[in-house]
Amino acid sequence: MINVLFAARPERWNTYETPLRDALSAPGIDAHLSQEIAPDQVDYIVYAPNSDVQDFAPFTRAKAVLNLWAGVERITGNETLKIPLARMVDPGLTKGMVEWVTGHVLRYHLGMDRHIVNPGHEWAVHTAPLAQERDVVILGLGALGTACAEVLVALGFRVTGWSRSAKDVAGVSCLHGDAGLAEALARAEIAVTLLPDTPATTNLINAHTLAQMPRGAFLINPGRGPLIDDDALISALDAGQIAHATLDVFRTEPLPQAHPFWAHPQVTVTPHIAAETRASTASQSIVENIRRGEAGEPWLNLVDRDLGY
Ligand code: NDP
Ligand code: OXD
Repeated sequence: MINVLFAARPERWNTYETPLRDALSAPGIDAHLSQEIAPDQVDYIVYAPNSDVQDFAPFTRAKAVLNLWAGVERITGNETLKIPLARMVDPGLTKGMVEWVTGHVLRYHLGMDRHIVNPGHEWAVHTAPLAQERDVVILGLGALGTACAEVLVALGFRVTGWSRSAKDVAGVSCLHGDAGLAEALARAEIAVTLLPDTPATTNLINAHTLAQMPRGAFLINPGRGPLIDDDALISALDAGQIAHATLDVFRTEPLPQAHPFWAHPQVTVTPHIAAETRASTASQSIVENIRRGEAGEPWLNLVDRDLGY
């Protein structure tokens, strides 16, 4: 019998208990799942970084922490965590992100706002270019960025992706490293940031990089708030360098009422809803890692603690 601790806010238990139990009932796994297990008896920790568990030292026999979130910035620096940490890659979350990103790219590409808000009832004919005439740049070509890029390619967009290491994604112009960033930004009529929050990505979108984008570019950030220097973005919006930004994530969440993003006419704020982890598919991902742990197979989606993602 293996003991699986569910360490997340109590309300998440209602969402996850049944799908996790269903997934754990797979042949070959004999597991006890609970919100309360003596730490020295726990084999796996299904974990949300905002749970009460912040000290991993008492979990003396635990084999892995299986994160319920894709982002791991709140746990990578935890000195008490010595065992492997896997992040969430969930087909349901990925689909949600693809839909959210595609929707916001299409909003900008088609100029939908012209007609959605039209108090003067102007008969303003505007023909949008076709997708094949539009450059979209995805900063971050991981699980989510790649899935978004593939769908945008299928819609016909000219898609460039940028990552730390070299990639090969069909139909996507793949750039990487510091050398590739300027080239990617220069193409970014619409930029989507799907990078993790790490020391290397903090303030990646700053006065210098915003100035490297084409004038009147659009920015969509479902990654993490610290990717953007907020003051630099507001200056770029005010100057017309950036035409509009859609921001789902922020340095402080919920976004404080006094933050200038709320009132800025060229900013759309969404409340960290770009993509939710979906309990049924996420449970399958978690249990696959438990199966692997028991079989001595390599973990999926292992976090590199030095890189921070
Ligand atoms: P992955 O770890 O799969 O991908 C991260 C990508 O970023 C990789 O392509 C990686 O490059 C690239 N990258 C990391 N550091 C650098 C760097 N210094 N320079 C250039 N590229 C870099 O993550 P996911 O795609 O699964 O998720 C991305 C982020 O999305 C998460 O970290 C999370 O913050 C956010 N998120 C937001 C949600 C929301 O609802 N708003 C929901 C879920 C996730 P390489 O491939 O070479 O390693
Ligand atoms: C996540 C998120 O990291 O929701 O999973 O942002």
